[in-house]
Amino acid sequence: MFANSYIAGSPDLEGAQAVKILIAGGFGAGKTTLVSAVSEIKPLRTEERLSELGAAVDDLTGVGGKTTTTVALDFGRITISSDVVLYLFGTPGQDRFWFMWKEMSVGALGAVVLADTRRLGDCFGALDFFESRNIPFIVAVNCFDGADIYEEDEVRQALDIGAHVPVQQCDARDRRSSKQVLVRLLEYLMATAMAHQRYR
Ligand SMILES: Nc1nc2c(ncn2[C@@H]2O[C@H](COP(=O)(O)OP(=O)(O)OP(=O)(O)O)[C@@H](O)[C@H]2O)c(=O)[nH]1
Ligand SMILES: [Mg+2]
Repeated sequence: MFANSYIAGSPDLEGAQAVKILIAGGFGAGKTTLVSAVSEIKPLRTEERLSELGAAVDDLTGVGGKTTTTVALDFGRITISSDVVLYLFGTPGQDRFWFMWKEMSVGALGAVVLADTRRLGDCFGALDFFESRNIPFIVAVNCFDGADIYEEDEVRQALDIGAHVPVQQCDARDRRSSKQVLVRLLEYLMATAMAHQRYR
């Protein structure tokens, strides 16, 4: 229904719809963690150690324990059903890698914007990016230990996003929880595609 393409040449996945999804959000929101948690293949990670030199340009407020950061992308794959396979592209989170987002988003059918409620403002850039390109997205609130829990509507209000945008709590370290986020995005993409067809 909304496939980028159909898979050929792989006995397990033959004929399935390949769907490209971006996992985005601010620095340290848990993008690499989510892709690694759900991927059924060994995820590609491009992590580098955060250095003292980078401290001048990287805002580490609220992510003090973080020692590495994504410098290119994360890549993973998850089979949702016999006919839908998601290809996950995790974006780099730091402002200095913004130039890569445009290239990465080519062909993406939807996105998950991961949010950390302690640094909610960090995902504004991602929200603007997808809104301006008409790429449908949902917001997944990654519930870090000790972070305050907010109602979905409170998050929507704080982020100034429409009532139709799904907001879901998750634990990016947990495979089931992260998979639920992806299923919610797929449901949203299907509903959006059907609504567009109806109004044609
Ligand atoms: N407590 C807790 N820790 C988490 C959770 N998700 C991620 N972490 C930890 O938070 C840190 C940041 O996670 P990453 O997955 O590297 O974040 P990222 O968004 O990929 O970061 P950048 O690529 O640097 O932007 C890691 O040390 C994770 O183990 C979570 O849900 N709860
Ligand atoms: Mg990362």
